[in-house]
Amino acid sequence: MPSEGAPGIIADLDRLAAEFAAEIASVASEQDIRAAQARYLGKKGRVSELMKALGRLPAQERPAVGEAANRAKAQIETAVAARLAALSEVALAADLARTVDVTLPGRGMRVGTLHPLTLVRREIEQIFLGLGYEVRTGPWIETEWNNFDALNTPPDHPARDMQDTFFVEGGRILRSHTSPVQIRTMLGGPPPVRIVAPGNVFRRDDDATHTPMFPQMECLLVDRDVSFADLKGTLLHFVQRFFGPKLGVRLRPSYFPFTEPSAEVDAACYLCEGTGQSNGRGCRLCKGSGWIEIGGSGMVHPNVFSAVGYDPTAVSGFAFGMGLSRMAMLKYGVDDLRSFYENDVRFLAQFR
Ligand code: 2NL
Repeated sequence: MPSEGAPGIIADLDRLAAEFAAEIASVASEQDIRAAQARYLGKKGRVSELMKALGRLPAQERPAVGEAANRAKAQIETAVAARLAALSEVALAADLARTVDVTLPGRGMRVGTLHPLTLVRREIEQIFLGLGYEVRTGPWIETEWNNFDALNTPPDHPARDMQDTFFVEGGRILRSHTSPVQIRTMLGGPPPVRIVAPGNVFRRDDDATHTPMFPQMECLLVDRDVSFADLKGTLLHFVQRFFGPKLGVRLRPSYFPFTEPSAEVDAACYLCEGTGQSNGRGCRLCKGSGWIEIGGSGMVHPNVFSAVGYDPTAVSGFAFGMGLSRMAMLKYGVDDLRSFYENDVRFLAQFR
């Protein structure tokens, strides 16, 4: 019950400040200090409650009560500021008292690695860039003309069967090799042409040794007087840079619709260095033959030149293609093709 009369009210006001100071002495958060402040100085706070009695006092007594109220408010504000300052002192002292063990090992960063197929693609690109070739890419969705017709592969050819090729809407297909990139390049400008075309290709195969999508790299060179010897010399350079400096190449007769003559490309086995013998036994990599098949090749068929508007009597060229997964398996000793597509970091982190 508040006191009546000016002296009582003034005594109450003077007591409030002391009570407030006692109340916040044990409060340890700014939020709680502000709440206490509101209980005293807020609209319905204890100071305001006391001031309601002011209207009932004679006019000459009011100034003294007002003065006491201002004093109480000022003391409360001062107490708030002092308590807040004390709190931040405590926080700062705690902060400064913290110690850091600078001898602890750092938290290592986990750095990613390039995919082995990316490493192999880049390495082969670098070899051909060194020979003056350009790297060209193209779309995965292609016309049948770019993928087959321009490559001397007629509509009744078995490779064009629905069984082997993915057909998509609008009469287009998923390219079955990167040759359409070379077709686009030749359509886009006159010879000479020196390009390698890396990229994913698609075939309706899916078993232990085939995935429906696989990366390939093809090479095309067109100029005047390009010979089969140029093809073999280029393949030899590639094999020696990629697998080892002393290794040879072997070309075996083959057939592709887009080359004539055509040849399978073998590299001497880098494990047994072409001897077929390793650790006193038949080499496990080349199965004792001394040779490893790495791709197909040939001299560009005249019909391919005619299709792109090149004069087959004025220019000649060679081309070859290889599967990049096979190159990566041989180079890194990977025995299961599917490891490349499972994205298991225990496998992937081994390549750096
Ligand atoms: C293989 C065989 C080969 C070609 C690809 C080609 C491209 C044009 C013209 C003529 Cl534009 N040929 N490419 C030639 C022979 C073989 O690839 O085994 N690939 C994995």
